[in-house]
Amino acid sequence: MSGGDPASEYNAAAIERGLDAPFAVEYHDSIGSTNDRARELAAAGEASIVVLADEQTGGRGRLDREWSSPSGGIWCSIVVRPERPPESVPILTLAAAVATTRAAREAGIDAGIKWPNDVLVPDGSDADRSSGDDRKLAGILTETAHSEEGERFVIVGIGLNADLDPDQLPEGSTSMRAQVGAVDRRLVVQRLLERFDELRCSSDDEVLDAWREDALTLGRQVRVETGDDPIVGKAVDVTAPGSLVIDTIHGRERVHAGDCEHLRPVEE
Ligand code: BT5
Repeated sequence: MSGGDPASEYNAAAIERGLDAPFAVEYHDSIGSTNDRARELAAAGEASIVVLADEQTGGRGRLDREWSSPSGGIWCSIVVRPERPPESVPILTLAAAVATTRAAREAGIDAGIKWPNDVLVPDGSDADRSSGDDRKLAGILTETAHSEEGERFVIVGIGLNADLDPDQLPEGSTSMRAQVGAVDRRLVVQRLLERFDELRCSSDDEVLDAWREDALTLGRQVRVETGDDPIVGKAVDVTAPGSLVIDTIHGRERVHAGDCEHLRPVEE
């Protein structure tokens, strides 16, 4: 752990100073994965703490996919004691996607959410934002953890490509810097944590409404890989605790987890 770079004021003390949310911050210049460090803190019974790193050397996506995390991004994991029943914990993932989208929008970026938890920037060439060439700005990895006493915690890991160039990132990615120029990561982290704090204290219905407002997926033709046969159809809604409702040729289906692809609209 270190105090960070005083010139950029991106460190625990600077972030906590202007933060209007009840989180302590633990900053690392470099770490394997902030989610793994968050799990250690949860095991020790610590909550309302945010692990933040300038660089991750072992950043993880869902299903153990690699998450590229060079120096300059916002890589953070929030440890929360969920005040919700276990079945409604996935709502916190939606809340994190909304918080990230809103922090990006406050920085002037036209971001939106692809179900369940990718924050994308649409390519913008179509008025209805439906070209399908969206670029990924951020991803969310939510995990559960238990303290040694058996108390349940949720770790909300957020990776946001902030002060980076896309050539430092996998193909199909974008960054805040590519969209709007230099980024003050301290301000972005503060806004992100504040938005998340508001939403985690909101009802499930309020989170779902906020998610629907920010969604790029609703109204689109999608293909969702669930491990069985892919489900193809028009995404029409999201319902608690985060399921996607799809109208298919076989009728209406609800998908709880999977990888979603936005399909190009059929030319008329
Ligand atoms: C995610 O997984 O989108 C969740 C990413 C969560 C990362 C955060 S960073 C802080 C915390 N600590 C961690 O170790 N993880 C969390 P998924 O939907 O599975 O997407 C993974 C895929 O996104 C990869 O297979 C790549 O194709 C792509 N990818 C990898 N790095 C990327 C990046 N920096 N930006 C955009 N796309 C990326």
